[in-house]
Amino acid sequence: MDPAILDSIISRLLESKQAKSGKHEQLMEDEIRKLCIVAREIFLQQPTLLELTAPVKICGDIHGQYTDLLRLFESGGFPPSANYLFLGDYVDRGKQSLETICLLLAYKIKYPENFFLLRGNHECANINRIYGFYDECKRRFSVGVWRAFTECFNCLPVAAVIDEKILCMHGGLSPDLSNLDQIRTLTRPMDVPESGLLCDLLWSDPGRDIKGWGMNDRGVSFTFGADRVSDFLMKNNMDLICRAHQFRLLKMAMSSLLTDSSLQYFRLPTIVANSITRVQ
Ligand SMILES: [Mn+2]
Repeated sequence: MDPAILDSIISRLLESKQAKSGKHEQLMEDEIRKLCIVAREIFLQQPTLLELTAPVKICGDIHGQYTDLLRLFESGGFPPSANYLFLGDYVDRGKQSLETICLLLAYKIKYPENFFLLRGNHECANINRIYGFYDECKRRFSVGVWRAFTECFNCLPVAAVIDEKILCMHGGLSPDLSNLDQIRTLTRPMDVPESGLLCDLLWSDPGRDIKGWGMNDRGVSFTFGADRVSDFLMKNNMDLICRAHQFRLLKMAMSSLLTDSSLQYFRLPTIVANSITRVQ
């Protein structure tokens, strides 16, 4: 991708730092399609299970809250002054999914070794067809733009390991997951299936007061008990599971479940970089 065009896209997107909240920055449709195509190639060149080294700032759901994404960078440092790992759910719900995902893809293309994006359950056509992203693409550009994003999202990596000790994903563990090679060998491009390992990595939740696996109120995937977390970590010689996928602040509800072996990054009404809620 022409570096001058990429820089121009990033600077136009960042201009809304000075603009009023909610202002829509206009990119051209062919520029957006190009971001999707080039980012997709980078995702496919890099592994399905990313292997990263600290320091890296880990961020949870953005969900189209573009002004919060900019504030997050203002607080944590604009790339490449800090390394970032985002845990998915870039689109839907918020008003500016397009600016959010375009800036993230542009940074991925510009700093491919310092800026990482995992797949969330909303980076899936069946979901973002319903929860806002499709409508935003159609209203502001075309259904074709939404399809270009779908092809890009189908190639996102699904988990990351930091310093061989911290496993990061959007949703959580899976009854089908016993070792990391199973994630490494997932093939891409891939739509998110209704069950199985990829589905669970993007959809599962920690369950309160349960042991083993439980029903998930979302109607998809499972819940997992603290015993599943400690068992997985022990067998794989790891220290921590780090996940997102929580729409509301559930600190109290979670407090009895997760100990030092699990961190959750909440989506907050106002996101502050590094404002990681440690569940104790
Ligand atoms: Mn989610």
